Amino acid sequence: MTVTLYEVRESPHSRKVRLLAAELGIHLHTVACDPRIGETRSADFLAKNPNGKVPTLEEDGFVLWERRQSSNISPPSTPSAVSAARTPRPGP
Ligand SMILES: N[C@@H](CCC(=O)N[C@@H](CS)C(=O)NCC(=O)O)C(=O)O
Repeated sequence: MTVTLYEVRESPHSRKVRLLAAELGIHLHTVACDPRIGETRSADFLAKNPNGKVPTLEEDGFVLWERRQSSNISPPSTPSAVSAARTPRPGP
């Protein structure tokens, strides 16, 4: 399982996803994607995330964006850390 994080290193939104992944033991392959130089507006990136924003997570072709949504990623013991976040969890 390779989870890729498209990010801006100094972005607090990106940092929160990195911290959560570290806490869960998910190894992230990080790809710098800097809006300040238009990298989030490239055709390739917009095909992944039409909002053109980072952080954006990708695993096996499944793409997840919005930091709050990313906060639902699952530990690596689950079949798919990222796509599991698509399924809402029951509340407390
Ligand atoms: N609501 C988004 C906000 C993400 C966001 O604003 N990211 C900024 C970098 S910190 C960005 O990608 N901006 C590019 C743009 O708006 O074109 C989230 O929580 O993930």
